[in-house]
Amino acid sequence: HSSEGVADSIAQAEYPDSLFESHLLFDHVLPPSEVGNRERYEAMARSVRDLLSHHWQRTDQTYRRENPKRIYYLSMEFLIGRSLSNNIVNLQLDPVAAKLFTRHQLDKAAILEEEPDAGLGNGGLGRLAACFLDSMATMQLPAMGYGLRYEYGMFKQLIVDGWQREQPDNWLRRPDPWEVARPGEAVEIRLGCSFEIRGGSLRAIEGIPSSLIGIPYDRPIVGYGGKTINTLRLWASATPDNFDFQEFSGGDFVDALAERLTAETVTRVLYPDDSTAEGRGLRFVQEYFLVACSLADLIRRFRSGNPDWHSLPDKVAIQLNDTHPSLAVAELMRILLDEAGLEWVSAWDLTKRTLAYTNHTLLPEALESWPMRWFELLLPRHLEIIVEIDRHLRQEAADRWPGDEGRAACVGILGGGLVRMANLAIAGSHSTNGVAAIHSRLLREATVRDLAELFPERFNNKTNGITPRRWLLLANPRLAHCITEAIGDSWITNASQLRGLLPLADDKSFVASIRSAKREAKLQFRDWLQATSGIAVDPESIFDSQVKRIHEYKRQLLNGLRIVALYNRLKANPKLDIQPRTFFFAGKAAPAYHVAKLIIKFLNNVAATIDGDPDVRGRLKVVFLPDYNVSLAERLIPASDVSNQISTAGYEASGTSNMKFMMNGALTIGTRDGATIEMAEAAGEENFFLFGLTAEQVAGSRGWYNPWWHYENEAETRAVLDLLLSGHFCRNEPEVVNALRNVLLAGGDTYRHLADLGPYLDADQRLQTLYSRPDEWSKNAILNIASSGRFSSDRTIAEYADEIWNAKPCPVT
Ligand code: DL6
Repeated sequence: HSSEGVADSIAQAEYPDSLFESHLLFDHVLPPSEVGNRERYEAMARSVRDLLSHHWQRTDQTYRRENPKRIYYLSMEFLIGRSLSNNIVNLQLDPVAAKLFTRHQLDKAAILEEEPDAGLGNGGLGRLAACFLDSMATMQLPAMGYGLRYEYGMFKQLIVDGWQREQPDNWLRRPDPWEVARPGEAVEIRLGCSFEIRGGSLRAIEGIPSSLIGIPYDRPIVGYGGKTINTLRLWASATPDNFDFQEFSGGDFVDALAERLTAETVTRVLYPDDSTAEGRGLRFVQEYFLVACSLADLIRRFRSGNPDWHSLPDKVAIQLNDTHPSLAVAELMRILLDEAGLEWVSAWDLTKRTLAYTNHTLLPEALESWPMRWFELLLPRHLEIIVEIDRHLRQEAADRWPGDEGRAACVGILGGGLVRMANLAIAGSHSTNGVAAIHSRLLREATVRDLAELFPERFNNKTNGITPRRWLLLANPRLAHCITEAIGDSWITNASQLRGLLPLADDKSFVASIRSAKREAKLQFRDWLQATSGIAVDPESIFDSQVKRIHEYKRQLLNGLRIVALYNRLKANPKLDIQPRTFFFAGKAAPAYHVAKLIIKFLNNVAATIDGDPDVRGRLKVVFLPDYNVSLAERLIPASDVSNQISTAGYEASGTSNMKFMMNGALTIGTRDGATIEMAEAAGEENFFLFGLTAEQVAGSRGWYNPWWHYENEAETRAVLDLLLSGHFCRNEPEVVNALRNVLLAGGDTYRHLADLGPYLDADQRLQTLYSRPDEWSKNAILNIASSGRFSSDRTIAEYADEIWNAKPCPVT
């Protein structure tokens, strides 16, 4: 069976068929008349899991035998979405699955819909982690993801009267067929004191050391072709089994149980905010829990094949996904000092050579720092170690810049009673990378300039990527088919092959096939939207999308201003010749982010006003799609003509939805920010609609920028604001109008909406003109698809493997 995929080793259709029937009968013990789609989904998922189990286990055995250098990706978030359809595609089981669906007369769409989205992440950072797992398995890298098994993932978003409402996402309410609990591999984590969680905050109970149990739940990560099946290990917290046994048998039944609830709360819920990091005690415990469980587990694995501690960096690479798991620096030092008994110097050397850190944001409010007091209470030994690291680091700075105490203070880990986690991660690792060229540069030159000057060799860039399996092959089968017909299917695992489409940009029949694939995707989206929400959209209109977390810097509000400008133009001149357009928004606001929630309300108000206005109805339409998640992205992105990537330059680290749209043939209107800059370079700037201030201009305008100038000097900008502030879209809602006035004018327009509105409208005009020339539009779309290969996460992972991890593939035999 050497190097065979699962599909190769499946003996025709009877085998999966009988698996499915057995699961249907034995797992649920129901008569056929009472079996519903949920049971069918579970039986189908279990059958697929059965089919991959051999390979999954064989992957593990190969790694044990070959003892390669392993990669561990530590992340508080893995936004994996649904697994059944993805696993079928990656295992290349589509023909087998199709037969099964037909033979049993199953409604495929309805069955797939039964799987909840595994929403264990907020947005880009968590989805990136999921794409990386897919790429690492496809590239046969010996890798493992470590995360938390949140009982409640990202909240469900309802829109009620235009406002966001949050509902808990109890995604594990029903058994998850993909996970395998491994209580035999549980680990015990010790803390300096007990704690309880009251009203969402953590209260330390001093003087009583406590411990938590981490129970691993494994999920298969199927590489394309099913040759390698890696593992995502998610930790669930529990109390030790002999919990308060004395108290329990002494009759204090309720108190003993309450203690258990406290500990289990640790992995109950994902924090739904990716842009602020206020000190929240439970989050701190979650981060330590992830680090301590994962390191205990991987060190145990390392030790079972490697007696010499000094070989750790030759056998283990640990990537820290943002600072969230950066307590790993102190935890690994603790293990090497206290458990391995090494001296400080060699423990520190091994720690740095084993760990690497990725930064995902420059927003100061998102940079984590934790109170030293919490360390004193919960992790006193770690605090001792951090104090010592801090002392060495300051000494290095003093040696390098004698007498410059300011520098030492900047690089230090401790300051103002806080532990600065980014400084800890940079000091304790051999690599710090940003996620797009501009972001890595700004990180180095501004955010952590002194550390970058102290350790220049550690800093590098790894521009993000997305997996073409989920985001093209699975999400957009028609387009994938056109591409494969034209250039063969090697692009699936080698996306640079998409370049082969370049010569076809003028080929009439290829252009026609691309256009019809887009049209089909739009029709399918229209039908789905109509069926699930009753909303009717016109597939002849331009589908113009902006989907991402709602944040002032991402500027959904700027998009709203553009729509108001177009609305004004149509009201002023009803005969204006413009292409009908449907604007789609989707995204969640952090529950405590008031302005973001107001922006959602405003966009919904604009939608309602337009729908109610016969002058514009049918020409413009705005749709706010509730509850954005991976599955919704898989539907909307293939159907979109236009991708809006309009962050204030210098604020979006990379963006990844930009890449998904590009790979699906949407054209980008956007600012020179994040990876959009590199995408435009790859496709040629003339094939992008770029506009607005550059990052340098934004930074340079800090002292003097004045939004009133734009209001007073630009007629269209003034008209937009006058209409908006008149309450036209927010009748009887002064709260919304006042907040918008404050964001855009009175508060100084931090995110430069008004500076960029005029240039946005100009770019939009160029876009409309091109859309009226379908051949040119399609040619441009093909050039974009052809140039999108560089933004495959396979390319990103190849760079991490070569330049950071020094890890090689380990094919399963
Ligand atoms: O690197 C993945 C993703 C980037 O594409 C986005 O530009 C960036 O905003 C996002 N960062 C976060 C915030 N994380 N923190 N802290 O999600 O990362």
